[in-house]
Amino acid sequence: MKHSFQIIAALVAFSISSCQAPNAVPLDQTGIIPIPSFLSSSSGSFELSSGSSVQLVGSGEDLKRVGNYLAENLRPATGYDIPVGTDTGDLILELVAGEASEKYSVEIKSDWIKISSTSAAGLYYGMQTLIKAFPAEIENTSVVDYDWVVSEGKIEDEPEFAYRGAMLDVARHFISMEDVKHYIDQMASLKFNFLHLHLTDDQGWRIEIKSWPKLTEIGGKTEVGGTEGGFFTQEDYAEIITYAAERFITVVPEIDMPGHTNAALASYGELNPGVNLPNGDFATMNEGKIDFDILDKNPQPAEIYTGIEVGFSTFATNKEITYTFVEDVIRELVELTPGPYIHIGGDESHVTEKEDYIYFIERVQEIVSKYGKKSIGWDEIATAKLSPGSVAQFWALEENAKFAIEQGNQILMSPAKRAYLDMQYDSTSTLGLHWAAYIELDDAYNWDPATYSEGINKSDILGVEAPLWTETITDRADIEYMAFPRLTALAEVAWSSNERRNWEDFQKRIAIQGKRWDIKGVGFYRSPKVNW
Ligand code: TNX
Repeated sequence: MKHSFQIIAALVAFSISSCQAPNAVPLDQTGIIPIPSFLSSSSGSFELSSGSSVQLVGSGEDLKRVGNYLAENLRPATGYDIPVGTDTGDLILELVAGEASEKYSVEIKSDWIKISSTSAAGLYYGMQTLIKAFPAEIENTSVVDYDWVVSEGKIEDEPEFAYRGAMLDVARHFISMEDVKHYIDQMASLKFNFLHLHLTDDQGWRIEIKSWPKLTEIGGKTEVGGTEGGFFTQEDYAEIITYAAERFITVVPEIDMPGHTNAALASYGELNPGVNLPNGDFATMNEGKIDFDILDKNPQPAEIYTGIEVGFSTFATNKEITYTFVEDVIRELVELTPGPYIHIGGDESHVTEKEDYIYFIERVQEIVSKYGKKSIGWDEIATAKLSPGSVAQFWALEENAKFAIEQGNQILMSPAKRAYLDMQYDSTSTLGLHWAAYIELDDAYNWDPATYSEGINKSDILGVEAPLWTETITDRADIEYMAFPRLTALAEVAWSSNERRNWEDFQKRIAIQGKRWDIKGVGFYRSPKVNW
């Protein structure tokens, strides 16, 4: 009798424990990047099962899309169906009434998980957080036998900066659609919301402009090193915009000018400063007086350029044809670009006279405004009068950033010493440049945009952007090696408050992210600063 009682007791104990989800790691040890504003864990856990499903509360296509993404992220590794519907479900996405904000919360109970936000973007960020709260094995693309558990608890989160960007230079080396989309996927998982495409430079013009077809026929042909270049047709570009928008990322297209324009100058002679003199000589406008009669004769196009020097090219800022050209380009670009910004470049125009530069930048900002958009430009544009709403992207000179602030304009923070993903990690790096600094992972992480420069305060800052210049970068493997893990550090600089950020804690979280990258087949630099 005593014996059988023991057996029953054991069976009861077993059945109770088998109903309970296995233990899960506390939320603050799951490796969520960027770190949320608030996290708390309690003792129980939620376990995903073959009966799990997504329930959408609210309406709209965006909500459905986020629900589908959540299910798509959970299906491959678990092998569960995870249907998406509106009736019931243990994975609840709730669109709450109220003024739309990126803020979200995730509540995890033993029987259900609920993500709430007043916007679909907020739900999307909540979804990205939840994926990272599951074990790293969830990243597998085929079924693994695993306890798919998340600790009970609560997460509340909202971004520190409105603009969280990454830039790809598709001009120096052309980057394919597939690789741009792959980069967008990584950005989206880190809650970036702006993709800046550096579409033109001395070495290449990468966006089709129908009214000036030679830009891509000639200017798009080659890239650094003289290899075959390429360009996005307008359809390609629209596809990138849609792909990004589906992931709550806005594209900012850049036409860099009046310097960094050799590819355009090689495509169309008339954009070059100077004239061909009747005696066959070529004279620039800055070399002295030129007979007025011959001013409208076209200079020869520039030679194609495949090196990596900067600062040698300029549009003819004193010819009307230049502004006709710029307006055509901006008009076509605006027709394709739903986002609020057009980036007008403006950096390193070393061969443009200062007053010509100022005249040009002011006129181009007016053209951008005429088409209903705001201008962003590299910090040099602040030496000109900025239009209301124009943004100066700080990369080199604090003095320029201060000019912008004095004019009442905002700053996008991309200090080259911290935020440039093309800088080498250390002196042994084989890819990248080092004119600004060597940037190890901790250098990319340990800075605060709000105190980086004495004259730039938090309220002056629109956000943070991490540019990847591609003079030395040729393919996806190179991009991944330079961007990861540093892009995750910059994601946290942009999203999380300085008070919440902590290098020692980040070191642990990034190691978990490394495991995820290994599972997904995403390459990264195994920084010696991390115990991978
Ligand atoms: C400076 S940053 C440049 C780019 C180069 C980069 C290389 C900026 C506005 N101009 O043209 O690609 O350095 O690090």
